[in-house]
Amino acid sequence: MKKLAILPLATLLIALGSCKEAKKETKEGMQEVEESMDKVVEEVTNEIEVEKITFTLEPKSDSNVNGEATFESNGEKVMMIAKLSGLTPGEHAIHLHEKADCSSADGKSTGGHWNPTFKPHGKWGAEEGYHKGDIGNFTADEEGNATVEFATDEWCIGCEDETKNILGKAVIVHQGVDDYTSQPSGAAGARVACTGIIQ
Ligand SMILES: [Cu+2]
Ligand SMILES: [Zn+2]
Repeated sequence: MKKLAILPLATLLIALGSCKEAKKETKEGMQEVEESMDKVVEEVTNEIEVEKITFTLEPKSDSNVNGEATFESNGEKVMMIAKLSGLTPGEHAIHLHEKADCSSADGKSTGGHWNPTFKPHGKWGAEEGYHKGDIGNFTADEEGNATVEFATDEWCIGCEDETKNILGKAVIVHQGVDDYTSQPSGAAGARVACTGIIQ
């Protein structure tokens, strides 16, 4: 009677053993799948080059305007976000100017509007033409704060195309409003904040 009982137990043990083996194989297989998935994710991330650069704007022309400008590229578009404070409430112009040189007290060391395609000054997207730096106007609230958001596929960060590359240019905030028609710069008045776009 005892022998009979041992036999099924042995069979059971063998069966359990092979079951464990199978589980182990599945685990190894899963690990392989996970590893190769990690690789795919890594490759995709490498392909989409996300570039983000941030600059601090300094006050110019005896203003109290401060702020931060961030440019972020997803490979197709460049998105600009400028957070500003110390403005007078109401409308102001913001442009990219041609030189990343904020050394002068009035900001004029940045030169005129960035215009690599030799077009007239105008409203962004206008049929008659516009500068690649003609971002336009924005409104500061009662406290003098503003957030300016702008996105375009006509800019790039450090690409070969000099009609698109914003590196080496400057962000200028004006005291006045861009009328979109006066040449060559929209009669936007004093330059109240500046930063170079230098990596
Ligand atoms: Cu300007
Ligand atoms: Zn312009």
